[in-house]
Amino acid sequence: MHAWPASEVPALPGKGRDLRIHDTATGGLVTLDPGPVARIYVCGITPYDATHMGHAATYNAFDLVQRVWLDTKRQVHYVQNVTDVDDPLLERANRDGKDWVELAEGETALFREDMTALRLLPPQHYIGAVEAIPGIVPLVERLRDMGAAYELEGDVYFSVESDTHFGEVSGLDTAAMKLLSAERGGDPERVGKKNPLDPMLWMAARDGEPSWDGGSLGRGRPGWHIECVAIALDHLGMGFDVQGGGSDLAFPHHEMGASHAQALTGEYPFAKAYVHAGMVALDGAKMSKSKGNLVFVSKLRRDGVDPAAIRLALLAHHYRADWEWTDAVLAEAVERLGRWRAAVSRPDGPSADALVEEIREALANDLDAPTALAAVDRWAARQGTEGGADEGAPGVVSRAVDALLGVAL
Ligand code: 5CA
Ligand code: ZN
Repeated sequence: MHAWPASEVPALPGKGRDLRIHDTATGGLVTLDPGPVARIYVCGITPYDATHMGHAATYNAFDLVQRVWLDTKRQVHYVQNVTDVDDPLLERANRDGKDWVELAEGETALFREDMTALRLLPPQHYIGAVEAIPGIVPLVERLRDMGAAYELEGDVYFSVESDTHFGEVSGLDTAAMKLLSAERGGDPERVGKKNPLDPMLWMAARDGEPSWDGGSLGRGRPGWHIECVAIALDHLGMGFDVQGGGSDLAFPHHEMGASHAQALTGEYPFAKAYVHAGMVALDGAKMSKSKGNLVFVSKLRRDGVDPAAIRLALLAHHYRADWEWTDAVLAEAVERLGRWRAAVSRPDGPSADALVEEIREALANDLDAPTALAAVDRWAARQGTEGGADEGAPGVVSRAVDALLGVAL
């Protein structure tokens, strides 16, 4: 699948700091030490509805991770998937009397436009579940052949007991895992499973649903977790630096993915850090496609909202916080964008050298974007009151805000 065009990232003078970030598995901050090429996998959308502010906030967080790495003069190898076949997509297509392929293609196209408008850096590999099937089948066969997976009425399940590290990503107890499994696509109540938590790797073909050749598995379609494992192992390999997603993916998705990969390869860990963004809510409830309480990026763009303001609205919240989208959040961002643009439109201003270091410091400290915004606010205020004779300063600020925060002034 093709991704979307990259906006240019200006190079800044000097060099950024190494990123310290919260890792769900250890429950604390870790200083990442990627090689010259940092490797990141971010879980992509299930394309049955348009990109909402929750998605945008999550992808914004992982865009910041990449901008910090790029500023340390590393390259970034970024992989993202599209879950272009799964139960919720098929259910939505059915409900609306649409062809599921057309629904997925249309929503993915809109997602690309939204990502481009928000200046979110594209992955080098943007891979759909459907196109990953030829790589998924041999992994499931291998898990079965090594005794880490078993068949139940034609479906194939992963045995969570086959990974000694199972449970270490989310750190949840069994009762909590069972609850979340039932809520998030699992089937803990199904009779005949070895462990209620075991997730499906391969679902035998159902009447009226699409299916693919699964070799010795028979016709069917892939489970959700193995999709991301196959794509990540193919393009990044074991021990990549960051696996990212919203906090609702910690369990079961990232827990199960890590176990699949660790059982398959005998290596540990799947990812060096599991990084999770908070949930964005609307009217007191998590924004979600299934609930329908959504604010769409594309709708705001159609209404004439500057994508840079949308991005500033996201950046005004720490990525790990759960927060509520309101009109006031957007209004404040529009006002801030105006202030910043006015401040950089002059030919000179107060020195910006300290500001660049403040933004770097804030982002390297667990992506503290609100602190970075406050630093730019202070520079803009000084520009307003004192001005300054530093001729290059407004240009330096523009480039730093663009390179590190993805906002074009
Ligand atoms: N296709 C799978 C991942 S492999 C999936 O979860 N798709 S999704 O469309 O449901 O979500 C895409 C990303 O947006 C996930 O990282 C998810 O955690 C995140 N996300 C969904 N809703 C919200 C929300 N309200 N706030 C923040 N992030 C959200
Ligand atoms: Zn995923």
